[in-house]
Amino acid sequence: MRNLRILVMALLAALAGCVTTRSSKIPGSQSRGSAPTTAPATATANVTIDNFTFSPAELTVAPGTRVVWVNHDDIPHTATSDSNPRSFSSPALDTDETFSFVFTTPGDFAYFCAIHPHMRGRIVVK
Ligand SMILES: [Cu+2]
Repeated sequence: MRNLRILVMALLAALAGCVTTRSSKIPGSQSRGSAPTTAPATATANVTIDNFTFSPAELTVAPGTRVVWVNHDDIPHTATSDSNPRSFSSPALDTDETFSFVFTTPGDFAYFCAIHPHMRGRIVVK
């Protein structure tokens, strides 16, 4: 929801920019150069959980990406970071439930399922 609000505010700001530059004699090329770059902040990447496996097991994303885990198993799983303190830790996800986390800082984030610790995955942010 917070991302949606940011997106709406960015759109409003873009609209305001159009209005205030309306009298400018420079045509569309100007607004192109100053277009807000909101796309990276709202990028998402998915990790599916199926048959006791995170897929892809290793995922590389740009900083600011929202990673969404989706559990397709009939058994609950979690996505729990290895780090101490934990960077992220999902609750137990039932079938088709999702958990998302926005990775803002570059790094190497190994994680596992707290219910089935042999299930392992890794998010690389760079
Ligand atoms: Cu599990």
